[in-house]
Amino acid sequence: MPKLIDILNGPNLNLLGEREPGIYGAGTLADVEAAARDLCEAAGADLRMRQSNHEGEIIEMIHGARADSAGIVINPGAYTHTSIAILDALNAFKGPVVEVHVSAVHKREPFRHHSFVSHRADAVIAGCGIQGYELAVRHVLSRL
Ligand code: CA2
Repeated sequence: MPKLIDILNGPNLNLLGEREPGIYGAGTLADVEAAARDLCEAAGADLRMRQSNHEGEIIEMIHGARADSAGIVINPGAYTHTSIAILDALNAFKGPVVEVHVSAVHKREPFRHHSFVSHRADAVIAGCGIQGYELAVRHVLSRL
């Protein structure tokens, strides 16, 4: 059975490409998914990409990933900076975890500089725009 990679997206990321292009660029989550799917297909892996505006749903997605997923790429959105619950869920996941931020969070407001998720992430990519997801998927594929 092909290995499965999860890409999980947190709140407001469904708006990617629609607003604030100066910060987040013009690419959409559909663009992210198309590029990631190509990479996974070429590597013989499956992709499951989801987005939720609800913390509990993201936690449920991470719990579900424990059963069938080889690796997680996660952009937790603003929950990055607030959610110990998402960190705890990721701590129960055994495979590689890569944290992605579209924007250069460390150049932005101080409240975006700390990430709870980084306490678990095996790698963190920030400021590469939506290309960061491709880099993250490549990294997860290289770890499988
Ligand atoms: O840079 C990132 O990827 C972030 O995770 C995006 C989050 C933000 O709270 C984090 O600090 C950094 C926000 C996502 C909101 O996305 C929007 C996209 C377009 C228009 C409005 C919001």
